[in-house]
Amino acid sequence: MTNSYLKKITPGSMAEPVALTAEGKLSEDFAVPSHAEEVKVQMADFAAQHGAAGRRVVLITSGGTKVPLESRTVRFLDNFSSGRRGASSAEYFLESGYAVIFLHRHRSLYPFTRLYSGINLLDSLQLEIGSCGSDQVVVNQQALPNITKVLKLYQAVKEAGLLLPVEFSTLSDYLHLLKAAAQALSPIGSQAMFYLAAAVSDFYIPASDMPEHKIQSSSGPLHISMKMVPKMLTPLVKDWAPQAFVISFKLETDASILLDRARRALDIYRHQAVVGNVLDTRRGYVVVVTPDTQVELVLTDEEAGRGVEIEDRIVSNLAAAHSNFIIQG
Ligand code: 9Z3
Repeated sequence: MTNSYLKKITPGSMAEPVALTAEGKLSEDFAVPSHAEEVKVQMADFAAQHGAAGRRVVLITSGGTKVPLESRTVRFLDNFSSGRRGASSAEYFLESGYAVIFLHRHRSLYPFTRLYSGINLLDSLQLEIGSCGSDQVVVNQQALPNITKVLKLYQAVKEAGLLLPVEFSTLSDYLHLLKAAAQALSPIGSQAMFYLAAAVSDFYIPASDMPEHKIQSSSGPLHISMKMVPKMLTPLVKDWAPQAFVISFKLETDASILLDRARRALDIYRHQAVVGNVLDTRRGYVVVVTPDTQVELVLTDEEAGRGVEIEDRIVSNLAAAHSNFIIQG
């Protein structure tokens, strides 16, 4: 029994008569999100405004991409990421004086509110009767110090317009918005940093090969063959934002190959740094690899117990490296 979907994407049908560049593939195989142009203008204004004020701007990508298997999507392939790395890093970059464009997966963790994602916020609130008999909502004494601290930070960032959130869901959204962001940040040159922490799929099904409707289980077992996602780091570093400070993340599950893979990525893409991490230990250990250095950042159990976050160390390390990069021109 053959699934009609399988027929469409057998390896034979994947041969490409003309080798397309990453950019060519992007425009051929990935649908442009409807809000791409509008978002690009917002990002360009944001970068110009903060760049003119002498502020550095970091584009953080965060969360996992979603790759649909059907045009009218019922099923999709998801890359794992809670978004915590990106969301907490955004807070530390803001603390270090950066303006932040936060390109994140819809509903993944968000700066500041992430601190309340594991609790029921309603448990922190109490309903009381006010002096004129009207309902009043007050925060529990226990929760008050933390909420006050976070709210103050959040409101200061909001009032100063230092955080621009942009959402993606699918891999197509992500790729197009990354390109738009790179072009929007290009005019501020080396003041721009790209901190690519999102977990991005390596595989996809081109729109032209995708079945429109839900794949039917009555057609039998499903065999999926997917294409390799074009590596956007190449045009980003070479063409879209050639003066920017670019950091990619490398995720492995086998610690023994991490360093080699991180070095290989640097060799291929010629960007400034790779942050390597292993899935199980990512909250307490990363290695920051640059062409001439490699620095291990480690949190002890005691530090983790006190609430120290490894993103604090990653951001300090990279902000310092960014300063050197700017000075060296
Ligand atoms: C990472 O390695 C991030 O550190 C994590 C953070 C996704 C592990 P969480 O969001 O986890 O805090 O739960 N991101 C990059 C993952 C990735 O897809 N890297 C590609 C690769 O490893 C290169 S772009 O090949």
